[in-house]
Amino acid sequence: MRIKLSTLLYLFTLCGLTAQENLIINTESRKSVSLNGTWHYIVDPYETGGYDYRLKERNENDPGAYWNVPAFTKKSDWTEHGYSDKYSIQVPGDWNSQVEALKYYEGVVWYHKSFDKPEISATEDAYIYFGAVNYKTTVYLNGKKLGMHKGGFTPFNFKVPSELLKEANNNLVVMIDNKRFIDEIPTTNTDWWNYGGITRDVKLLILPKQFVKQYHIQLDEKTDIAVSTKSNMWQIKGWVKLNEAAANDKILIEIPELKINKEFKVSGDSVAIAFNAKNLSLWSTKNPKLYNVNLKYKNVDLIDKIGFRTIKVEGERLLLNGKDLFLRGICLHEEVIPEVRRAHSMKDALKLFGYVKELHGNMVRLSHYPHNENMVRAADSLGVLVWDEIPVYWTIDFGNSEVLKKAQRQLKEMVARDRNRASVFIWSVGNETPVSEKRNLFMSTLVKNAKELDPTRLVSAALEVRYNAGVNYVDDPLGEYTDIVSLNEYLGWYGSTPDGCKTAEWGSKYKKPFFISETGAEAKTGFNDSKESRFSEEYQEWFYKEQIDMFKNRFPKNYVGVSPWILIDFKSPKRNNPDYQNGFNRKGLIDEHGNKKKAFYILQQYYIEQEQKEGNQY
Ligand code: GCB
Repeated sequence: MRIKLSTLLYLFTLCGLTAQENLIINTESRKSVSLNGTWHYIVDPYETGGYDYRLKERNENDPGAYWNVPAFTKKSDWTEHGYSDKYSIQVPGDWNSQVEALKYYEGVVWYHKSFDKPEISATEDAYIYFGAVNYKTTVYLNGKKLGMHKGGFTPFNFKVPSELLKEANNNLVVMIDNKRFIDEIPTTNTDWWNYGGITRDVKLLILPKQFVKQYHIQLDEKTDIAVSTKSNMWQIKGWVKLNEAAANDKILIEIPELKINKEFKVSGDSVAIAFNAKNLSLWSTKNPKLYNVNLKYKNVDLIDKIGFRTIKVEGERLLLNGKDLFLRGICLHEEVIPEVRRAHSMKDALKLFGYVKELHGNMVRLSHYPHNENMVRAADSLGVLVWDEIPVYWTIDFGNSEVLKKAQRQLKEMVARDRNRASVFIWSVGNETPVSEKRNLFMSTLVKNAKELDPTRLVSAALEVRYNAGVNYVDDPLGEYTDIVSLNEYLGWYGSTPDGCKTAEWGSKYKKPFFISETGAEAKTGFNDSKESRFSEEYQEWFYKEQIDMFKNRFPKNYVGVSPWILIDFKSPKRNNPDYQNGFNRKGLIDEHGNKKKAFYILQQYYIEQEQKEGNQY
């Protein structure tokens, strides 16, 4: 019997979608004990911690296994590994920026932390939660494996069997492997630094036996803003999922500011939610109103701050709360200056958003992978729209169904974590993936998956332009599936010079909103010369002037905004021009010391003008 490739892919799709159901969201408002702080580490390039001298996998009790923390009782006892304060590292944080010897390291590092058992009652369970670890993580507690996770930018958790926890000195060991592989997401080739380590928060969640695991609470996406404004009646809907099925239970949803107090009957492990509210203030970029929402289950409060808004595409228009939206965007990597390391904290997020606000931006493209949760929470409270993306970047192994499953898993984890953030308006399933039949199937499957996971948001991917008979033309078959046509273009940097923008013509096969998801040119701060000089601030300034002139005067009328590449110069192993780059991609508007380049002010001026045109309509 012959099975069609598309049927097989569909079957794999279903498998992918049922994976990672166990993610616990909104950990911030749950009972927890932080495991951040000082950890020990062992660098293990030969993977001795996991394999013996015959390269056989070590068995669980092997004293030479690095998941077993040596405890000597006799003078003659010995091992060839151990965890010591001599080798300590801060969590959260990447290892590259903390340990000079690990700057370029890609491989296995073992992390260890000892902790005492917190108060856990007989009606509670403990879960170990990681905000993100790059890339493959295997977690051991007191010598027993708790689980394994792949993916460098999404959260995961494992249940801790109660019999494993001792009163004192529990040894938590995490094996991290950040080697790059052709069949992973991302693949071996990226234009960013492959930071390794436990890059985000780690905590022990202490939860009742039955608890709310995930939920989605939002304004009904079918809301007609004019009708609801007139009737002062807003429908809020969604669902709540429990960690296990319950019978004859109730869940209470409270939004005190809206005088909402509604009870829903639980049967099984999920509950549909729908109720009406009056006097709702919509979330928008000008008025990022968030409400305290309490999901009360078995007398435990789970509080979130949620904004209510609609985001839609109608023909070629992009609408926030029913009004035309222009995206004054900027791309960001998850890197913070002046230390140049992975960003992770709310302080880091506020620093990055400070620059975005100074630019008069109203949108960020969090490229090219999900950033830490503080970023989306800060965006929610600051009124900045977020493009959330999975690292399906460039040349993924598109024909491989296992790779599709990995992408689906990351998509699912990203959506689960961020689906209650009003700021997140678009799920991006990838960046600049080269057109082929296999790729089209892979990518369109991801678009469909994103829509199934969350029918309330838009889905896109950053596409490439094709130069066709003098016209910059978008006809990538993926454009058929995405809600908006998002395009990366570097006219004036790769290829010609910026004056090429004066005569460039643009066209798209798709009658959809047209968004420039990247454009940019490199400049080294302090290198000042005539505008023709590549890498000079003047060249980059010229580039921005020509691009903006093109957007204003010669762009199709369905142009809905731009997110230039990129806010800050970022580290990349691919950028080795010894005079200007030195391991940095210099397309930032700000350098790694915080200096603003001339082009920053050109984009800022464009955004100020746009903002003035918008007035207070949002
Ligand atoms: C792109 C990529 C981005 C690169 C950028 C560049 O199109 O999406 O990841 O860093 O170009 O600087 O070339």
